[in-house]
Amino acid sequence: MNTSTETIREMSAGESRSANRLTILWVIVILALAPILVLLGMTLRGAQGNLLPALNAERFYSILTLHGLGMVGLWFVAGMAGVCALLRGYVRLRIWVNWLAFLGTLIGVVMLIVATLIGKYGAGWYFLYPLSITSAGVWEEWVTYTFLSAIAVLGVVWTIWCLDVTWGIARRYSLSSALSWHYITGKGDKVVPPIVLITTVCMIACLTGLVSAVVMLVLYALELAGMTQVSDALLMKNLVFLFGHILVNVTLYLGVAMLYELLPEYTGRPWKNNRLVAVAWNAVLVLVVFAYFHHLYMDFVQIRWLHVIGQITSYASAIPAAVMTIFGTLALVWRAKTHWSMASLLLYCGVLGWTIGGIGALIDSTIMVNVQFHNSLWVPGHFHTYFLMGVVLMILGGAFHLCDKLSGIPENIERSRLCTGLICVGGYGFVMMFYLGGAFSIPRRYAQYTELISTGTTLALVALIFITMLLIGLIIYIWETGRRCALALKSNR
Ligand code: HEM
Ligand SMILES: [Cu+2]
Repeated sequence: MNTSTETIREMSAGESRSANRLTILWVIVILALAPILVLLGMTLRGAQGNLLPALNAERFYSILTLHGLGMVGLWFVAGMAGVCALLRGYVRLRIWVNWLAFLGTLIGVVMLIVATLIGKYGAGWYFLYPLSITSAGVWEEWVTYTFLSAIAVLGVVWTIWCLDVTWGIARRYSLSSALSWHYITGKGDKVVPPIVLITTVCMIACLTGLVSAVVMLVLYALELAGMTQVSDALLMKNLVFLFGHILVNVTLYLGVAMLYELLPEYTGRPWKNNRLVAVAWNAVLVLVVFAYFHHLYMDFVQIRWLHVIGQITSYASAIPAAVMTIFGTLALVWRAKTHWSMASLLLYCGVLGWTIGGIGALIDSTIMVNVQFHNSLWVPGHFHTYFLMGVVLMILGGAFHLCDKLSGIPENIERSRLCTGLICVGGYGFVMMFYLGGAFSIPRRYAQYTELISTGTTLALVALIFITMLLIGLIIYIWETGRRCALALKSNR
């Protein structure tokens, strides 16, 4: 049995070279797109700070759409690429699927850029039905088609990618052992690394979300083809949020999967799977899907108990993954001779941002609070914390780790500390202005603030100072990781 599993994960030298090359290409794409998307975010804040009077509201919303979808998509694929690179130590994945995902993602991104920056598509990241098809003349019909096709291309290649990862895991582990049920029952002794468990949870959840996106796209297609006259607006909204909620959560967990695999290399202590870890991540799989009901609070026509389930599972879903990960991280680092490098610093700080952002999310998922905070700047406040300061830092840490190993360039730790410091101070200052905006009842997604809510303008201006710090930190990171990538790519041929 064991020998057959060994052969499954063995790769030929050529295959392993190709896999490494692709991982480096993913990192290069991420390093190229991240600062552009940050600059777009900075433009939004600049407009809200009244610094860009020439930027009209239509442009603002098309930039908002590209920034939001671009960022969510970028870090999802970055998480997938990172996890695939690490998972190859245990299971065999098909390289061509990864290439398909790479090329499909690039095509989808180009289509998104065309639809938003050229076609002025500006319905926001969740393109609330029926905004896409009732543009009131802001964008033309071809733009709607380009946008929905972009989402379809991304949806299809990502579904194939998730299926391949699931299939790769299934060839070595049965579903029950990949989900580590034998750790819970105590029957069986097959060793399952946490990254396999967490990735399995992610893939099952993600495929659920992707199916929801497909159903929504089919409904759009039927309507655009004239086969239906109108779709149920609430159904469309619920479908897009099921997709969005799951995609965002899965992205966070992909970052955490990388953390479980990589942090032990720096602390010298293993992060093993056990009964508690297994219970926690199985609970996450169930709870994360039901926590989605917190996106239904405002739709009072829906059944009341859905709201109650949303409230309870939102709280409950936070506990297992967060507690296991926070205690796990602390146990790994506490009194250990941790080797603090750019990678371990970023991974560690990522856990912090993930936790703080998670608390911000929990506060917002409380129905009584949500009534006040709904669609205020609190919302971008919490999701930028767990995204930017959480999963993005974990992925940047992971990317540095991979390129550092492949290139072998010695690290200047002072520069790494400066870089991490700038990113953290800049990043927390930036999100703080969103939280303060929420506390002052400033609505989100306003291109400019009226006199009544002019505090929003001041907060946007202060945010710009912090974003600049973050950007400088990011540029140092890109320089450090980029030259490692370039060397790794050269020596890999
Ligand atoms: C320094 C980096 C960033 C800056 C300066 C920035 C800035 C902004 C601003 C100003 C908004 C509009 C807020 C509003 O008034 O509603 C926004 C929205 C958004 N951002 Fe960011 N952001 C950054 C990083 C990120 C990251 C890392 C992600 C996700 C991975 C992200 C995802 C989003 C999403 C999903 C939206 C909502 C779009 C919508 O409402 O349709 N951003 N961002
Ligand atoms: Cu959610």
